Amino acid sequence: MKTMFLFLLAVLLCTQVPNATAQIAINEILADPARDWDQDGAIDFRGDEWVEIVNLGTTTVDLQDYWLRDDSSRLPDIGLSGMLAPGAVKVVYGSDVMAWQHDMGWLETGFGLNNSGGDYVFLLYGPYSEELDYQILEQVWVGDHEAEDDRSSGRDPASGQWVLFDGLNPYTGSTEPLGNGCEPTPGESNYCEQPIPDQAMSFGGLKARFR
Ligand SMILES: [Ca+2]
Ligand SMILES: [Ca+2]
Ligand SMILES: [Ca+2]
Repeated sequence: MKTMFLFLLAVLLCTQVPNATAQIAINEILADPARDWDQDGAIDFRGDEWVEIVNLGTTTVDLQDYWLRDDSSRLPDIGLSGMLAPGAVKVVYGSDVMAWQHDMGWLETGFGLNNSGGDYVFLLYGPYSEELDYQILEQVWVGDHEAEDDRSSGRDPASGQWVLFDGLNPYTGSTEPLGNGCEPTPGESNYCEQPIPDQAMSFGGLKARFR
C-alpha cells in the first residue's frame, strides 16, 4: 500500500513539473524580402529574410540550446543565444544566420526559406549534437502565397491563430492564412488593428450593427 502511495506521489510530482521548453515559440516569419529588413544598406534575398521568436511563458528563458532551421537539411541554420523575457520577442535576420554560419566555418546559406512551393521553419531544442538529434519543439509551414514580397506570417496574439501580414503586398486570394492588412512587425508584438472596411461587411453584419 505504501509502495503504491509513493508511486502515485511520484507520478503526481512528475506531472506537476512545468515544461520549461514550452515557453519559446516561433512568432513571425518573412520568407521573401524585397526591402532592406535588416537595415544593412542592401536588399539581399538571404540576409533580409527573418524569423521572430517569442517567450509565451512567465519566466525569462536562456536561449542557449534553442536552434532554428528550415526544411532543406537537419543541420541547424543558427544556434540562438541571449535571454528572452516573458512576452518579449526576438527577431533573427538571415544576416545573423550567415554571421553565425561564418563563425562555425559552415556555408553561409542563411535560412534559405523557399519563395515558391512553401517551406517549414523548425524550432529545435537540445545541447549541441553531432547526431543532430534535437527535439523538435515546433514546425511552422510557410505556404506559397505567404512567401511573396514583404509578406510575413505571424501568430495573432489574441487568438493564437496564424495570420498573413500583407499590408505591404495585399493578398486577395482565399488560401489560409488570410491577410490582416497590417505590415510585418519584426522585433515587435504581432499586434494588428485594422478597421473593417464598410464595403467588406455583409448585409447581415450591417443589420446586426444597426439593430
Ligand atoms: Ca539588408
Ligand atoms: Ca526566400
Ligand atoms: Ca512581430
